[in-house]
Amino acid sequence: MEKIKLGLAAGLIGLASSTANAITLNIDYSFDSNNFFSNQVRRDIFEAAAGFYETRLGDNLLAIDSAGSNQFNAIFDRPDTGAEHTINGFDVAADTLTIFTGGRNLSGSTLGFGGPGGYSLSFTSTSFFDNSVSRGQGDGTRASVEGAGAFDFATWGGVISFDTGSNWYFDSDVGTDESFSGFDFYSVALHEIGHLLGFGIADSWNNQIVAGAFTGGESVASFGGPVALNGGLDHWAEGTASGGRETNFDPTIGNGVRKHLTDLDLAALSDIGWQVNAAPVPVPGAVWLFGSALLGLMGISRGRLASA
Ligand SMILES: [Ca+2]
Ligand SMILES: [Ca+2]
Ligand SMILES: [Zn+2]
Repeated sequence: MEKIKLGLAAGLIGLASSTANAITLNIDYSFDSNNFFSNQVRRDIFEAAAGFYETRLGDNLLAIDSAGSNQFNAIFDRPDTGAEHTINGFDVAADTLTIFTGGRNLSGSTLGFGGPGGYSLSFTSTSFFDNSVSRGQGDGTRASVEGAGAFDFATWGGVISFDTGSNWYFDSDVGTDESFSGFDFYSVALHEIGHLLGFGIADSWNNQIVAGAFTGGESVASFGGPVALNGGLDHWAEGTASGGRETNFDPTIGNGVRKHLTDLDLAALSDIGWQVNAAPVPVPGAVWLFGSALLGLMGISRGRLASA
């Protein structure tokens, strides 16, 4: 009986974490003139990758609300052409990032790239400026999210482009990992969204690099020491593993390989300022009503929490 009580307690903690705040990644396909996403399966996979981050990141982000003399302008390279584009009077809702995505023919062996967008502002309200640039992260000022002292990244969103000429594998069910040939679009989508969230790019990332290694506290704790980076200092070193698996945020992916985010990948997002929620307990709340049927499920919940 004692074991049952322990299981219940742990399970309740798990349920509480599954109701934590979550961010929304708003996917915008309006700059996809090459019709990379005309196939619904591709949209479904990309949105599943976004959904992973939506369940795991819990930051409270202030809205950007351009009005009157306070105007935020989003500046980015179009995903379909690479040409610089500006949207004046840009708005984004609280707890939400906008991702402009599309495809074009990328050079060489590049499968995709992604990153946060730029901006300009005209304003009369300093709180509009601070709130738009920091989105309420850090101490709510630009200095928390950009520059030499930045520690808590924020953005309005950004751009992700995928190569139209690569031999992709489009998985109609990303919930199952099977054998396949081709480059796994789901894994690459996870990787590029990570860059959009600042991995390898944010000042809060750059500020924690010492002698070619990333020294963020969560990452060091997960890895067992500073984590060596690639030459560009924007990925883990080639082949870096976590929990016995190659990380998603190293620089390459092989043909026929699926790479979920590892604990180290998520630790880096935490280190650059994201609030990483525990993995949701894979049991619907209604199951809790079914008395003795709970016992086996409790053990599963405890194991996941202990290893999280
Ligand atoms: Ca599958
Ligand atoms: Ca944050
Ligand atoms: Zn990358």
